[in-house]
Amino acid sequence: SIKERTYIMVKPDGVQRGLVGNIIARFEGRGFKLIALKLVHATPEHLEKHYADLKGKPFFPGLIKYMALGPVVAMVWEGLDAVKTGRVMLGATNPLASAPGTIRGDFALAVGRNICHGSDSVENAEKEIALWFPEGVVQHELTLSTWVFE
Ligand code: YYY
Ligand code: MG
Repeated sequence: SIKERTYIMVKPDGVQRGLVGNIIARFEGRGFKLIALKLVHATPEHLEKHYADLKGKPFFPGLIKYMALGPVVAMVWEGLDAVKTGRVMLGATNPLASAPGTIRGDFALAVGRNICHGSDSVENAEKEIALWFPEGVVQHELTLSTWVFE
């Protein structure tokens, strides 16, 4: 869908390493529209909800600890096939397999420090957006000429 929404999150390592601007620029440049953004230091309880599907996995406790180490940048991007394209832009979960040119393939080495999150389905995107932005997102149109000419 052309109005599809995905939840993209720069993880604490991405914030610490100064990669927020680079990651935002990739989504802007690709043509997606930013409809929500905030810097938030999430609690372990909140992160356990975000990663509820992974509860029970051996890496789960370490994942929650890592994600709570510092603030993350929570964002919602909208546009054509945003979920699937967002995943392609992220690259494979394990940076060992992430192609160069992807966010993880350009900036990450370890699966437990893989810089960025992106929703894996439209259904999960809706859940994640509701969890991170209970206040809602901003509806707006991109209308370039209005901002270049009076
Ligand atoms: O959606 P994505 O982030 O690509 O992978 P998930 O399978 O949802 O796992 C979430 C998160 O957990 C992953 O980004 C890193 C971490 N993780 C890990 O530390 N070790 C694994 N073997 C698998 C995932
Ligand atoms: Mg996932």
